[in-house]
Amino acid sequence: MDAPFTPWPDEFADRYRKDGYWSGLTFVDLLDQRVASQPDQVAAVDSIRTLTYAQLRENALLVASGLYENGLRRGDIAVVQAQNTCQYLILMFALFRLGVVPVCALPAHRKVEIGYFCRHTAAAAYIHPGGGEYEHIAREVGNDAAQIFTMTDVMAMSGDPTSLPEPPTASELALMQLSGGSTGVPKLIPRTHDDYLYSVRAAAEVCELDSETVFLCALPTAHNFPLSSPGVLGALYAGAQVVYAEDPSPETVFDLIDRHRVTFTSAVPALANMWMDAAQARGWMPEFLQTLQVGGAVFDSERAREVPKILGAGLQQVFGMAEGLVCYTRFSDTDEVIYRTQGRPASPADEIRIVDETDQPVALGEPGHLLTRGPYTIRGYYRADDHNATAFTTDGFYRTGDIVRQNASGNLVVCGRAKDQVNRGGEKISAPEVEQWLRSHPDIVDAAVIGLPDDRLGQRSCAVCVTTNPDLTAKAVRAFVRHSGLAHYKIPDLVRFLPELPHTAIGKIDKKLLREEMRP
Ligand code: OOB
Repeated sequence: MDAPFTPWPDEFADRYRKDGYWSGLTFVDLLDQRVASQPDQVAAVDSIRTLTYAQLRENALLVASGLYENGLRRGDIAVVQAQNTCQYLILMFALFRLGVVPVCALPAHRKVEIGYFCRHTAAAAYIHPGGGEYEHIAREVGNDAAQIFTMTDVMAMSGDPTSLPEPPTASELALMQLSGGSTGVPKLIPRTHDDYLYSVRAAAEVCELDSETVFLCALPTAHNFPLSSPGVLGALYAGAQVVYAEDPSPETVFDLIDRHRVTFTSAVPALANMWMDAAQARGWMPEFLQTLQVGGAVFDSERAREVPKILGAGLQQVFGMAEGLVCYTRFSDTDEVIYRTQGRPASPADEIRIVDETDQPVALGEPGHLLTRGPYTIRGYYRADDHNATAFTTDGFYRTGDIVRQNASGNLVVCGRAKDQVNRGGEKISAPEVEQWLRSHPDIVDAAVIGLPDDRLGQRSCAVCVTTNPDLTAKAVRAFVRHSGLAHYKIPDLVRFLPELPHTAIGKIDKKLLREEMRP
């Protein structure tokens, strides 16, 4: 069996501890500390409840003991699909306390992804929000997870917190993030308490959060950006308050920003654009918003410049990845840096290399492949030895698949992607994963998925198919992908047919040529 998680080599782990990056504390300790110092301050609110730090801890302990009585044990894995609510936070801290490792599935995932996560991790539980579509997924993946609970089931659980066993240590796994991926199946990203808590602390410091911060979580909370960069966990680290938006529409978000005096929030470019358009159309200007973070995909620099004018808030660009490294522009940076770069690493211990096709460093300022290693960047995906052999260099650098250049100020500019992935408004689509499904259609002999430029999303996906059936329609292909049970954002926006796909000299599908030919 492949190793579940690749540890950092001892010399690195020792250094990260000695230099104080890894504190030896867990998320359980973090919450205990906050409860000791500010029990009655509000930790989180959603549309139905308000939780103080003490209530968050108390509820998490009850749920932890309930899950324990249901047989969940330290080291078990639970696939968790949750929405933006206080319940999710309670559940996460319950799982942290038990040492049960949540797989942070997104609300958009469907039976293909959920079934795969459950089987690949031999999950002890699948916990879902409940309601029609999720009940359906639960029935479909029924045999893949040992137990299935709705969020309501879990919240009703309780037991005796005094009989809970020891919590996990900081070198154990805290959670698993998911990779957007560029292979046939999504990859799981194992994050330890030591490394994840450090990324949260570094983020909270770079972003200057404090107990006065009110953080609005409008993106799906399980994603690494709104969860940890600095996100929900960074807000709790700073003793601040989290406001959950159940949906990211301007109606919901503007009302929450006004009502809760939100000071800090994060968005992908497509969402930031939507908010800016709506704010202008309504003549709305938030009173207390200090910072809008934008990341996850390229943000147009002209749009970037308009953020302060339209929203009255400063912009921070964020370029990060669930595998680890997160770069931020800093508040004290020049306009040139804030609007035209994607910032620099959060930690002085983040190492980056920008290299050519043969892994040799390029000259400063030239574009190249970004490789990275550091105290919160993984050394291997979960149970993926074969893939790990190529996704990391022999000396442990992660191959991000991004093409970047570093300017003289040390900031990175994302110039493109070498990985076979479509970035659809921040949602990452692995082209080979969708191609594999398309090829399983009886009438499709070959398929290539590419990204095409799109004003709203940055990129939209286009499936180019070779078929034996002249009557096959784009609509039927899209319906086929939808019915196969993939997350809906992976359904191709466009479907085109060609008699054959172009190939490069060494026989790979020539996606560069396809992108040019398919450009609208
Ligand atoms: C974030 O994480 P993931 O894992 O969904 O996606 C990572 C990839 C990066 O490798 C890059 O290709 C792209 O998303 N990306 C950006 C970007 N931020 C991420 N491309 C251009 N400009 C940016 N600012 O997306 C993520 C994780 C933590 C914080 C922020 C984003």
